[in-house]
Amino acid sequence: MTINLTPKQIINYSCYPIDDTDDVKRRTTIEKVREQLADDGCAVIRDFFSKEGLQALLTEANERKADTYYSASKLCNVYLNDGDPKFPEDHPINVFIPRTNGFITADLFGDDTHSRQLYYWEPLKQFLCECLGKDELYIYEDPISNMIVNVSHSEQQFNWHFDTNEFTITMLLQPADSGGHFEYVPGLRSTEDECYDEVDKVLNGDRSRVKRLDLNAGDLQFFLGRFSLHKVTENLGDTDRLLLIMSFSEQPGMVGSMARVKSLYGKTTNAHKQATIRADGLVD
Ligand SMILES: O=C(O)CCC(=O)C(=O)O
Ligand SMILES: [Fe+2]
Repeated sequence: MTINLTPKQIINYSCYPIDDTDDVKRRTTIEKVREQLADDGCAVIRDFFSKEGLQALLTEANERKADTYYSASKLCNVYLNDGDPKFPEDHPINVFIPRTNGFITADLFGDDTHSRQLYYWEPLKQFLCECLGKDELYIYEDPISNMIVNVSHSEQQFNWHFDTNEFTITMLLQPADSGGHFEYVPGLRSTEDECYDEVDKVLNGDRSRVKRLDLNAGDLQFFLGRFSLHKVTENLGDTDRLLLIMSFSEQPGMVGSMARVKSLYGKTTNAHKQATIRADGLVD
């Protein structure tokens, strides 16, 4: 597809002039995101895209939808790993729930796509970096998963889980007609404590700490998915829920672990053979 919108035209520039560091709207947006993140581990910028920009991103996702990868193994624990026989059978690490969503992987988006042009746009990275209160952000170097689309069609869902990345940036391209809600438990674990008891409660149906976020097409969401347990409920309608996910890291040269990338996205590259080991000691 030939590029015909610039990154500035893809976004809702009149509300979010993110390349103008002196603009008061930019500063106010950053402050709001920081407040929400500190309070809740989650923040939303509503209507982040222009009408044409959203349409262009949605078209690119739809054009690749036939190549969505669905994992062969549909049962996952919240750590998205194989469990651990050292723990009892009913321990959260050994509780497996169906995950039926799929992903359009990063390698399917060429450099000439609007999605990738936006992902590589330096002012976007700088803006997100300031929203997250980080010193510096780097493009996530994982060629399979750095910029992907999460696809859930009718009856599909994404089970409760934690992410590998500390934070995730998502952009809803198309919501489900019904269902397909993002639910989360803010700050359920920390780098010091897995809080298995709290995970166990949620898995057993305790909703006292569960929050639900209603997102519309074009909303940009930040969430601290390494610490907040989260899920996407079953898509109860006929429209596919399509969500663009852009990943950044705080260190250069990061890629996902071989096992996780293989199981979620069905393929790995040479880059995964030399993956950097994570600094924290969490299960995953
Ligand atoms: O689809 C969403 O809203 C969340 C996706 C997600 O949690 C993930 O890809 O790890
Ligand atoms: Fe996640």
